[in-house]
Amino acid sequence: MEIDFVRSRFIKHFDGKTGNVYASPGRINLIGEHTDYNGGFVFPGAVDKGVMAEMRANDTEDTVMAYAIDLKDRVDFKLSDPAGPKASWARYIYGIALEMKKLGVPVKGFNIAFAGDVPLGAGMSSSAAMESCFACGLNDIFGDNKVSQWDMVLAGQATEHNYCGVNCGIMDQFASVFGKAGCLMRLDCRSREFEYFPFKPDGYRLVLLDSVVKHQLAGSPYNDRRNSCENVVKHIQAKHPEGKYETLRDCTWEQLDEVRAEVGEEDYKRAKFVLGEKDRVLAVCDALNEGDYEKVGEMMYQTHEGLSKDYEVSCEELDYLNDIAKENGVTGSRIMGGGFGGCTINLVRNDLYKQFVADAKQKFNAKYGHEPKVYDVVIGDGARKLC
Ligand code: GAF
Repeated sequence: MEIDFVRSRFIKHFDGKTGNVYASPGRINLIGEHTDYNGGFVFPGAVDKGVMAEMRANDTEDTVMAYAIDLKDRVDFKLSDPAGPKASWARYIYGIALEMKKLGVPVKGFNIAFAGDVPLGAGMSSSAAMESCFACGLNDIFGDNKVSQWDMVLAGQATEHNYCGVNCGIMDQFASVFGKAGCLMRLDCRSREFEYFPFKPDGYRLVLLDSVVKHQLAGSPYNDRRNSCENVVKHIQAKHPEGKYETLRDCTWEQLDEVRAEVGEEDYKRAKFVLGEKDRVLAVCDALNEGDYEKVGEMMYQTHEGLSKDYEVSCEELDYLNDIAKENGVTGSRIMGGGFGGCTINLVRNDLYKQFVADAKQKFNAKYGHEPKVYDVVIGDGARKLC
């Protein structure tokens, strides 16, 4: 996306003045799904697609004038209005501004125009891209850049919780803020320690196939999954008052089996997926260190199976894409992100790539009347000021 494109709209829709331009990416996740809010590990990376915003203080006390370039939609609102704007995209601006204020940033009125090239609803976290882009801008314009990267991550997450109805974990905002070109990151969501993993698999590449089934986490059963996990932890804690069980990260397979009858089969299966996923991320780290991509791929298929059968966040189209990957000898393939639509992420040998993509397009089209979209993964940088 070009700065000039965003700038021309900013000039046209406001008072002709220019502001500062910020950019922030969406993310992929190699493995570690639905583990973030369970205190587990994730393995994301930022992508080269995201959101770009031009922003400028407008000398009002608290009036925000916002323009969503892609939607051609303008919304003005006051930060002091307790209800905030109705448009879902504007709620990200409203929410992050209030969360940054809570962190001590004296946010006043501002103008903002933004656009994105990260596909919406594809599970690549366009929402975290918006939150971290706007947070980065507000921190710069009003806050002297005093808010730390981690606090911006948490402000983005709080925006989802408090203004958008999604009780998400911290993976997406973390990846969008801390992303680094060429590197995946292994994050321990409990301690928040993380390390960069240069990712240049020799002879393989990552490609996303977008089912174009729109994924929307707000009001979706995403929050139900989180509730199931928390319910299992509550039961384990009650059985073991001597210990401290805060998330499924603290629980063992034996303890899960102990509460199986009490929590019911649905919650049991969901927790079972999370415990397995926690182990799979660690196995993938070891495999990457040894250059064993076949092992990485095996774990990805296991994750897909668990997300589909136990966690129940897949859909027919994503399962079909996963089947096509298997038929083509693709090394690893799975649903990526929250689920309920969006993309599969595929680890594929270079020599199989062309045939796989062609076959997926042809078969998917024959069954659903349209081709999946194809995004080659390029791992990019996190939130930053461009000018
Ligand atoms: C969504 C959420 F926003 C993340 O926090 C994470 O839970 C993910 O789904 C599933 O791994 O992207």
